[in-house]
Amino acid sequence: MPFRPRYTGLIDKYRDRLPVHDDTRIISLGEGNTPLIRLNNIPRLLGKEVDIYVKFEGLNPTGSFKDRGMTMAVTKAVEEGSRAIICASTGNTSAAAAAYASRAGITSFVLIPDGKIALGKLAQAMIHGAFVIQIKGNFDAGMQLVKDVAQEAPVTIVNSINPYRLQGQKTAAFEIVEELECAPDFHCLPVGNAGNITAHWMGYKEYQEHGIANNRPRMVGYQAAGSAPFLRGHPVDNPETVATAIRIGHPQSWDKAWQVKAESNGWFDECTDEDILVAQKLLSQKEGVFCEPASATSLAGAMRDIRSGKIPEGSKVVCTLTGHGLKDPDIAIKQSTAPLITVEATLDSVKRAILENMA
Ligand code: AN7
Repeated sequence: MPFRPRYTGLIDKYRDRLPVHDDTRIISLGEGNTPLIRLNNIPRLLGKEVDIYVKFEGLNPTGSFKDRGMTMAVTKAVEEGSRAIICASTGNTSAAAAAYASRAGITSFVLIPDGKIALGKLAQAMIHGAFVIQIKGNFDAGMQLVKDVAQEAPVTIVNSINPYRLQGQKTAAFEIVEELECAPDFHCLPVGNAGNITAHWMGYKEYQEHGIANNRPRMVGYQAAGSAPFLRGHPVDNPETVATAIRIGHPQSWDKAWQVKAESNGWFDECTDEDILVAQKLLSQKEGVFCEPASATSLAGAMRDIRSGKIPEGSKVVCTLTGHGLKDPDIAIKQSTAPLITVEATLDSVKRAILENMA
C-alpha cells in the first residue's frame, strides 16, 4: 500500500523555507494544510463568472490562522531558551499562544480586552492554562503594555511583531499556489494588525522569485468600517466592530501593509458590520462553511468588488477565512433565523414538526 507520510505540520513541510535548524525541536500541533474550498453557490448568486475559493484557516488546530505563526514563534522561543511567552490579543492569538505554550511546557501570559473577546477564544486560553490578564482597555492598549513589560520581564512576545510569526504565516500562500498551480489574481483578507496580509505577500513573492509560481496576486485588505485605520490614513483610537477579532486601531504592521498594497497593486476597503454579518450568514447557509465574523470580512468585501466589476469576471479570487465560526457562538445564535422547535418526545409530534417545515 503506497501510504503517504503522516502530515506533521508546516515547519516540517516547509523546513527549507523557514528559519529552523536540523536539530531544532519543533513545537507543532499539525497546523497548516487547510482546505481551499471552491464556492459553488455564491458566485451564482452574484451572477458573475468568477472563481472564488475560500482558504478555511478555521480548520487549524486552535481554529485560526494564528497557529501557522505560533508554531514558528514558540519553536524559536523554546530554541532560544525562553520559559514564558506573552501576547496582547483580540482572542485568537491568545488561544494559539496558550495551546502552543502548553505543548512546549512553557508559561503563557495573555492580555485581553475585558469583555470584548469571543467566548470560544476565552475558553481556549483558560483551558490551556494561560495566565489570562483582562485589561480595562482595548487591544491597542494591551499591545503597548506587552511591549513595555517585555523590556522588564523575561518573556518572549509572540504577537506578529515577532518576525517568526510572519515566517510561519507565509506558508498559507505556498499552499494556495501548490493547489491552484498558480497564484490567484486577487487575494482578499480581513485586516487588523495587517500581519497576515504582509505574510501572505512574503509567501507569494518568495514562490515567484524562486520560480515556483510565475504570477503574484493583487492583495486586497478589508477592514471593519468602525475599525479602519487603513481607510482613514491614520490610527484610530476607539475602534468598534461586531468583528471583535479585528477591533484594532493601531495596526502593528502599518508600514509593511502599505508596501504590500503598493507592490501588489492592491487596495484597502472597508465593510460595515452589517455587510460582514450578511457574508458570514451567506457562507454558512449557501456553502456550509462556518467562519467567525472577522473572517467573513474578506468575502463581504470581495462580493462587493465583484459586483461592481472592480474584480473583473474571469478572475480567480482567494478569500482567507481566518477563524472558525465556533469561536463566537453568541453571534452565530443571534444571526440565526431558523426557529428552535420544541415538541413532545413522541413520533407524532416530531412527524408533524417535520411536515410543517418541509420546504
Ligand atoms: C479571525 O488574535 O490580532 O491583520 O490578537 O483573529 O494579521 O492582525 C487577531 C487578528 C483576522 C487580523 N481574522 O489579522 C489577535 C488578532 C481573525 C483574527 C485577523 C485576526 P491581522
